[in-house]
Amino acid sequence: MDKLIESSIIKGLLFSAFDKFGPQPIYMFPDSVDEDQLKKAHSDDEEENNLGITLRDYTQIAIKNITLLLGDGNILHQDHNVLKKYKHFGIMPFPDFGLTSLSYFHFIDAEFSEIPLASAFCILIDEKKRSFLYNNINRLKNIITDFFSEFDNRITKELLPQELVAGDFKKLLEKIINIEQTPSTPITTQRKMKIILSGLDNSGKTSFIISVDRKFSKLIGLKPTRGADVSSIEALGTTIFLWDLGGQRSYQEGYLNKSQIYLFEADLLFYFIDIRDKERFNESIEYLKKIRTALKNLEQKTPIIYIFSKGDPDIINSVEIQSNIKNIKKKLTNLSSNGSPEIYVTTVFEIFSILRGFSSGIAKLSPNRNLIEYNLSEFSSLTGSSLVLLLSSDGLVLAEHFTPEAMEITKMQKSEELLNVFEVVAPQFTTLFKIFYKFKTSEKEEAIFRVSDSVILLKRVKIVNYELYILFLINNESKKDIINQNLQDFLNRTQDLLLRYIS
Ligand SMILES: Nc1nc2c(ncn2[C@@H]2O[C@H](COP(=O)(O)OP(=O)(O)O)[C@@H](O)[C@H]2O)c(=O)[nH]1
Ligand SMILES: [Mg+2]
Repeated sequence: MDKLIESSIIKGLLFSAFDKFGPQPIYMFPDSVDEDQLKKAHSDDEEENNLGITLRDYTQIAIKNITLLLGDGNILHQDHNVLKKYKHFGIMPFPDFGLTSLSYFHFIDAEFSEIPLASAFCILIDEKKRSFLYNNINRLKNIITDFFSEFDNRITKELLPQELVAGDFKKLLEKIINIEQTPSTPITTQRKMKIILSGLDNSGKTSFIISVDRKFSKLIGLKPTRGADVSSIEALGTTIFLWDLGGQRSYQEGYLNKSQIYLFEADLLFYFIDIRDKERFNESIEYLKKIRTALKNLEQKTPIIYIFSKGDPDIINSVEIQSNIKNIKKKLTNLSSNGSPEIYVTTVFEIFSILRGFSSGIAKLSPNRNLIEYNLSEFSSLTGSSLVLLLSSDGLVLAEHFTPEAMEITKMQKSEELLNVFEVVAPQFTTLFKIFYKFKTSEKEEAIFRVSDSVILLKRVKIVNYELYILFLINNESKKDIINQNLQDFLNRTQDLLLRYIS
């Protein structure tokens, strides 16, 4: 086992649990090293390449993992069946050890304990190689959940000694190493993200990129580098490459024939449809089909987000445009096999509409998003907030949570078709964003705004070097106190996940 680890970028595997002594490392690979031995090795200057994890290190990592899972312990009061459904992944930093982990949190039926056993399993990796975790997240998730669906049964009676389970973990490690040897993307020091913008010519792709570019170059003072059709922005601590694929018919075939180059390793694809151009809806759907086939041939599960462009404020509510939207939505729904397609209506006249579509794309690239939103949902039910948005200083929505009450407050009609928070607050979204920007420039830590019957509370919070903003929609200003009381706990549980949001 130790030999395998030495040959791999994986620095260790750790299974920890909350047993009767609290958060404990249970199974550790490689074996922990003795602290004295480690000191000696360092002074001899030998074996420098052997990281050496002490029992104390493992314990610290276990505590951080289990604490993230349990928070203030409220989760344990939930129904056991609810707990057993709790299965979340998160990528977390351990800067003290130069490590990053992919952690899997879940509860295990344990006959020796009254409540299901809270557990965290983590794959520890050199933090400089962490792009491996992001780029192979789906493959890693699958083998880990498969592993535990069997392994959990082995430890329901008692936590077997490490010797008896080493073989199980060795097999798991071999599977992880197999991914390392056949990575879907070369392992680099920095994650590079590739976002494709596609759609017919004249569908608004270039205008969209220009709007996004402008926002980012202005906000973080970096000039975006512009290649022929590839531009890049710096966001959330990493570089995101935007590939604008011109959609003229003469090009279309070319892209598809050379799909290996253009679509290969795409993390995300925005597909643009000009909602004014009804005449070309069928043509657009045909092009989309070709792209989807090309992705399938590459065996890529690149998520697709649909941008309905040119929904300008003066025409968006017209009968014609509404019927166009309905019509094209239907075509897309018929096409998609799994669930409703994710759609955003945008217009260059409201930068917010573009940012919200773009945000949702970025969110798709975050392995931590689900867990952050789970924490957000707990926080919001505890505090009675009907809508909570977590915003980066660039105005990207990093996480969101809303309840049906948000619709009442924002006076939206309830509808089956609501897809996400942005549709809930669509008419109010511009207002929310304007409030956000006003607050951002105010330097205040906290502010309250009233919009018709609702109250918007904005908070500025700092996570390591990053400023983040949280926007709450509440029906009553008095909820501010309970929000402030619980904010720190929420941040403690969430900050590491935010630090490793996409890279
Ligand atoms: N009214 C309106 N026009 C737009 C919008 N977005 C793009 N356009 C116009 O549509 C045309 C095509 O846009 P462009 O971004 O070049 O499309 P591309 O070929 O897909 O890159 C240009 O004349 C743009 O000014 C929008 O939101 N509203
Ligand atoms: Mg263009």
